[in-house]
Amino acid sequence: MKIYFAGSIRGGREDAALYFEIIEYLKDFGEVLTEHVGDAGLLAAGDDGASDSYIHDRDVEWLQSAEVLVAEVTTVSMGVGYEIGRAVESGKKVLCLFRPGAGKHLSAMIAGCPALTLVYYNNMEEGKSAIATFFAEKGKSELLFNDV
Ligand code: 6IA
Repeated sequence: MKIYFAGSIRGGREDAALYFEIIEYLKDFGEVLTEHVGDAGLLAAGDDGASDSYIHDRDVEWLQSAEVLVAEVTTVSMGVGYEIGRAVESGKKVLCLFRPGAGKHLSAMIAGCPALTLVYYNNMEEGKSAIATFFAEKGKSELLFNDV
C-alpha cells in the first residue's frame, strides 16, 4: 500500500524529527512516498534544487497514486492543508495527527471536516497507537465492503 505522509516544510521545520519517527513507523504498514519530509537536512528556507512547479506536480502525482494520506498537522502549513483538501476531494482515507499541548490552534477546516480521521496525541506512543488503529479500521471497512 502506498502512503503519502504530509508534514510542514516551509511552514516551519520544528517537528522534523517527529516526522522522521512517524515515517519510520508508517513503513510497517506500506511504502511511504514522501520520506524527504522527515529529512532533518531539509530546511524551511532551503532549496532542494527543484522548482516549485516541479515539486507541486510531482507531489500531486504521488498523492494521487497513494491510497492513504497521513498528516502531522500541529505545525501550521499551507502545503499540508492543500494536500489534505485534495486527498479528501479524491475520496482517500486521511488521518490527521495533532498535538494539543504544543500551543498551536488547529484550523476549523481540519477539525471540522467529517471526511477525515483526526486524532489528538501527546507522545509518539499515542501517535503509533492512533496509526495502528487507523490502518486496522481501514482493513476492517474494506473487508466489510468486499463482502457486500
Ligand atoms: O507549505 P509547506 O512547504 O509547509 O508544505 C509542506 C507539504 O508540501 C509537505 O507535506 C510536502 O509533501 C509538500 N512539499 C512542500 N515543499 C516540498 C519540497 N521541497 N519537496 C517535497 N515536498 C514538498 C521544498 C524545498 C524547499 C525547502 C525549497
